[in-house]
Amino acid sequence: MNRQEIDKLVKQMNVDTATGEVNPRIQQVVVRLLGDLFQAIEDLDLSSTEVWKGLEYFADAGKANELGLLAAGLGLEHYLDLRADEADAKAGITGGTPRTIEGPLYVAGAPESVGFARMDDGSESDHVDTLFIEGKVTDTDGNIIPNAKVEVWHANSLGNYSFFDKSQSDFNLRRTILSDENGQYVAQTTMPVGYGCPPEGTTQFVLNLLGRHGNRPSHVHYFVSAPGYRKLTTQFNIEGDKYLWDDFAFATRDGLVATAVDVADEAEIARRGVDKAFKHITFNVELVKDKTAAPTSEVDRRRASA
Ligand code: MBD
Ligand code: FE
Repeated sequence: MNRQEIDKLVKQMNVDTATGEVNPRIQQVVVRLLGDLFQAIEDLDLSSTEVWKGLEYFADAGKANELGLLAAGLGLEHYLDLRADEADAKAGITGGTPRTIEGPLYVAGAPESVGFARMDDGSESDHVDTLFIEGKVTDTDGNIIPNAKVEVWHANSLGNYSFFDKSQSDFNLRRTILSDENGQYVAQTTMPVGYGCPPEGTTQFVLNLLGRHGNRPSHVHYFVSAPGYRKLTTQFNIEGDKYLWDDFAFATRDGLVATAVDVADEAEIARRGVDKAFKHITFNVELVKDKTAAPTSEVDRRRASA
């Protein structure tokens, strides 16, 4: 069939058959995606077996709760970032810390504190480097933003995230820190290790068929929000990781590479109240002022909460 015949058929089956109230947006999307799917079946001469295997794949990925991981791994989530950047540019919104993907592992409801949070539960302290992360939240003119909500989450030394990894304590390595009166936030935590897709999982299954790995560099996620500013979803990825520019989820971006500096100075160690040398990362965040004409910076997606 050619596209005209396909579109006619799709319309006959899914538009002309309507007898109840139609959601025009959903109708538009369904008609377009079905037409594109039928066209792909035509162009690639997909067999019935191939089509059913595809549907079964999505059923399995959904059952394994890996569709968010798949969206990251196939670059769909990064593509949405590039689209959001384009939309912002078109609306005259520039500057500020770059956005990058949220990923599938956020959990709402983390403990909140002002200025400082210890993020780790201490269970890895004896064999993992301590990491201090600190930075200032400002607007794009450098004016400090006190009381900004800085939500931070990252993996443990095995690349695993609490909640999804039930061996970790509740909200381990997840905190909400409100910037203090100087716009400052400080997190004491442990060095994260890059995530790898479950080797037997549905996402790695398709990555294998594409000859791709499923690894991310070591990184720390952020949501930063404050009244009157656009919500920022971002992360820093840590210099020196072999996957820094070979991230299976394409999240590393210029401006989002952080350097973990070794600190061994005894006075600094004492000042921080720790008992060994540590690593230090500075990650300042610049928020962009909200405008009524701006595209939304909020993404509504299903998120875990505990
Ligand atoms: C992660 O930690 C992550 O950030 C993404 C995007 C995908 C899988 C695991
Ligand atoms: Fe992550």
